[in-house]
Amino acid sequence: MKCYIGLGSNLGDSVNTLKSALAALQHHPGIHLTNTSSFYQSKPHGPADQPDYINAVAEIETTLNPHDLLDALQAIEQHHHRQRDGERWGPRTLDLDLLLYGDSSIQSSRLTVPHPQIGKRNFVLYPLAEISRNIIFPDGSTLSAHLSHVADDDLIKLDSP
Ligand code: ROI
Repeated sequence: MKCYIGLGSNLGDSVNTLKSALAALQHHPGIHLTNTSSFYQSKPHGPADQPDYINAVAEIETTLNPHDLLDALQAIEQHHHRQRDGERWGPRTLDLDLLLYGDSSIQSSRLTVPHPQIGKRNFVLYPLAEISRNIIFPDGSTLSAHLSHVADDDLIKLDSP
């Protein structure tokens, strides 16, 4: 199944964390990483008193069912969460969101796909468009339509490494 994963980090060396998370996706036996967006620096949505984020989107092909994929994403998050931050273990440094799982709409206690905020988040929509501009969501709405309603003025596309 073709899926899209949102990556985000705003603690520690976020660029390296995202690179490491992409490597972990690539090395998972049930996951084939087929495309990666640029990395973007983005202003925090929600509480503003936190560092800017680094965000990206990955396209994968997977044999895992949605919940096994979620388990895999959460295992990769766990692997990256605990990072030495001065004297204490810092809070989480990596978010992996299952944005889209093929054309499926999924609602369970653990998982809502498409990601409920996908249409509002420029830090998801713009990287997604870089990989696959013509996406149509399960509800029939288009990525292009969402993009036209969401500004990109607080997104900085970073140079590829
Ligand atoms: N804001 C940005 N820019 N990027 C994120 O990945 C992100 N993730 C979050 C909240 C706190 C909603 N804000 C974010 O979980």
